[in-house]
Amino acid sequence: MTRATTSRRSTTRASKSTTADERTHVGVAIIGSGFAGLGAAIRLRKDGRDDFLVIERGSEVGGTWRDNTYPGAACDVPSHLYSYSFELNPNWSRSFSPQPEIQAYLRGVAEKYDVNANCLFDTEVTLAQWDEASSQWLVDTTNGNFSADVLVGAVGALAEPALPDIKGIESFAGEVFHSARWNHDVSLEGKRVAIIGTGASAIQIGPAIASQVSHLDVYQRTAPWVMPRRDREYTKLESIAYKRVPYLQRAAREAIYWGRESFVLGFAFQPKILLAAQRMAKANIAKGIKDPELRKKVTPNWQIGCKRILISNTWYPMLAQDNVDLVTDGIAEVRPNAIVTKDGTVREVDAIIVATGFHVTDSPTYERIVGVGGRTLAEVWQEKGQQAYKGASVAGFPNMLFVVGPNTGLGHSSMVYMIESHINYLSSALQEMDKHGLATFEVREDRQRSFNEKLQDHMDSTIWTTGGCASWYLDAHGNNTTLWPSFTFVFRQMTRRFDREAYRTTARSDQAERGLTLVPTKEEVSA
Ligand code: N01
Repeated sequence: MTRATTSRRSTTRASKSTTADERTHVGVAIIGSGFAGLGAAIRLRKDGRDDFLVIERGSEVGGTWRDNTYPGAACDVPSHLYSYSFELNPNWSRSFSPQPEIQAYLRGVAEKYDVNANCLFDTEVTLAQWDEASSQWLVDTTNGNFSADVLVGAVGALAEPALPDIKGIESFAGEVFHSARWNHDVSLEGKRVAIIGTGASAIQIGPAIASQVSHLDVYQRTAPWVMPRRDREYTKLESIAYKRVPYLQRAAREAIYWGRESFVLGFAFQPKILLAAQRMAKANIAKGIKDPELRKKVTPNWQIGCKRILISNTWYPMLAQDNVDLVTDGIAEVRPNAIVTKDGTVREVDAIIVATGFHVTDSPTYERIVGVGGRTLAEVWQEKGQQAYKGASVAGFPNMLFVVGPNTGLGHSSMVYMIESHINYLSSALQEMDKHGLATFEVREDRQRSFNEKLQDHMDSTIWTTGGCASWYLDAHGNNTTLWPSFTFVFRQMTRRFDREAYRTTARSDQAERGLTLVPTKEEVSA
């Protein structure tokens, strides 16, 4: 990495003035500055590196927490666990942090670790192409072109809004926007509003707007399981105690971590354990809704845990409000002023909120990453679905690591824990490159295959596969390529160090002389 050093200030300045054919070289190009990209950048800084560039399409750091500004947006993982391990925040106001606090936290962390200077904001990666001749990634952006020794994909699974393919939706004359692209210029006060979807976003939006709109129609395709939300404000005393005795907050974090980790037993090993949670969720329905017909409509016909378990104390009471209707007949079409359901009912609306989730397994970003032989990630993954070795590396894409790629998602705990595990792996990989003078590393196909075969074998017996639902965890082939099907501490252990023996590598000197010479692994030497 030493040969690739470019001063961060000159990097940013140069990129603005380069022509299409000129490239500014950086050691590491990181795409995205959410929890993953920002965390990666901080680690590189802590490791003493300055030759990295974070390319971010938004105007500041934050990723999904910058983009999801809808009313009621908040985390459903407890605050003490939902932060970087090296930067606990004693100032969280509640046990489940609201979105503005998380975004302010990320902004503050970026400033504290001086990461913004390495970020190119308002810049979209249009193409990232592996160049075999130079063993570098050629990264084209809307704000200059770069070359990089290593590419880090930190774009996250919940970045690209998925819009529903509903007949006539483009003809709607009122306001229509996705939950992750909230239009704050539009007032919903006194309007007739429709929400399409009943996922994690919708169940936060509904209760936040129901009292200001004249009427709310909630279009439910599949009823979700909703558990009580054990949320409360932190007292001043607690914040002071956490500030003065950080160990206390760390102990609280540990307790939450292990409590959450116990859910894995039900999700991934003994689904029957989840029946107790299902009983609690049923009691939550009974508590919030009196009308037997409405209770029936909101009771899922699949096992709890199969889709993400939602938490709310306000969702069911909101559905029971007089100015709210839960519509379950299925949408036939949208007209300029109304939504028509399959039973022919026409419901007039002024605004439609589309809370229909994200392109999780088919992100458009995959079409822009081009590996060996000119194949895009989208093409490589089309056949068998997305897969990577340890969620980090993909055969045919040398010198590229994901910070949380395929099968690293969680249904029970903090993604920040998984992100930090992958950041360890990235940091270790870069150190190995330096230590052994490596020009390239590429995961061996057989290692990637056996890793994924084992993972998918186990997936067959998890609640996500056996629970009787269709969810965004599953791809077009019906495989769960999004979740990590075990304990997170197993993942942490697995990604503790870069396992060079699972990779084909080339040495820098050899490569400089005549291209791709393999550096033998320990196993090959002893054989
Ligand atoms: O999206 P979703 P989300 N016609 O995909 C429905 C995280 N998150 O934005 O279940 C009609 O979960 C779809 O119906 P069905 C969290 O990881 C976290 O709500 O597919 N309906 C579903 O009801 C979460 O899991 C927080 O039948 C259509 C909904 O739209 C992830 O983000 C907060 C439809 C989509 O639900 C995504 O949540 C918010 C159509 N054509 C989000 N297409 C935290 O608190 C889809 N639907 C941390």
